[in-house]
Amino acid sequence: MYKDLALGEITAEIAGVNKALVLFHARPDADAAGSAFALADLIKDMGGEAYCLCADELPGRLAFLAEGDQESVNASSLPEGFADIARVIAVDSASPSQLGELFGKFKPSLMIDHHGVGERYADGYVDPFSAATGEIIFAIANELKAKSLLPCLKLKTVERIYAAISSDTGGFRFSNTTSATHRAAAELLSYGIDAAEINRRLFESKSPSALRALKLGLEKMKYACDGRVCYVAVTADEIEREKIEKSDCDMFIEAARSAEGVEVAFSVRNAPGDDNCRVSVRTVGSVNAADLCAVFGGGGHARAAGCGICGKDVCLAAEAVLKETERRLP
Ligand SMILES: [Mn+2]
Repeated sequence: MYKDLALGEITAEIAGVNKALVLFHARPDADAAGSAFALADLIKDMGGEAYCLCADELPGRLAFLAEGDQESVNASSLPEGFADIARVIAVDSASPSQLGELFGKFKPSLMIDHHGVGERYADGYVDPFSAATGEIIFAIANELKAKSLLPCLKLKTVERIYAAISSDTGGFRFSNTTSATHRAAAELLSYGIDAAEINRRLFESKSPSALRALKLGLEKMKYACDGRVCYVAVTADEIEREKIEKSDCDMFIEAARSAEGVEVAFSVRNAPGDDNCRVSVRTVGSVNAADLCAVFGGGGHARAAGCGICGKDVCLAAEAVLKETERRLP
């Protein structure tokens, strides 16, 4: 059994870290990368040394989160021997599988996360009531400051934390946004960050590949259950033909969930050379996305979750998810 640490305890652990490897989940989003680089900042600002690693490189639109610190988040960019002496901390990753190949190479001894479900792999601080891992990192930062272990928060760190929270709440629009989220955001803004610019980068600036993905998603949208369900199934061939980058495939679910009146939106895709279908689910109303995905061995949050389904046929996988969805719709 792994230990649940209280905020004070995880803060003490972080304060005691001298060298750290901060891992974050593959196919990274701004919460994963922003939280990891912000945590690395805290450790460095207390005199330590830290590097952030991910199984995938940061997509171009998230590169600003690593700016000034690391060119690459690939394990091969680590200084020789560093991993042998570093404390390994994973952020925003609910299960070992989310860390991809990194989990086999580096065993985390601490985890910091906000996912309610998953496969626990270390002692740590897991708070499903936090909208983002960034919210937890901010709480740790404030604890460190209160204990005079951290002199101040750098603007860069504040920006990373703000980006993490804004990203996971869809710009403070999703149902995970609480009054605590807004209080954290207000406090972050008081440091003088350019929140509008961060939000523009996160939400309003799409690469040509992302726009092609959105176009393909809109073209392939299908309705079911009298318009209460909308889904998109995209094959590896289509992704390859349209030259869509892996990190832009979340545009498919964005297309499906934008449809009016839809209670359950999902996307199914597979990647070139992948034998599995990846499924993303977003819900409003009574269907719990995490429960739905759990049927297929996945997980996530009540309103946003994902899973993998064996086999290359995206239509078959979509049918399976649709059937399970129909069963759950009241
Ligand atoms: Mn997150």
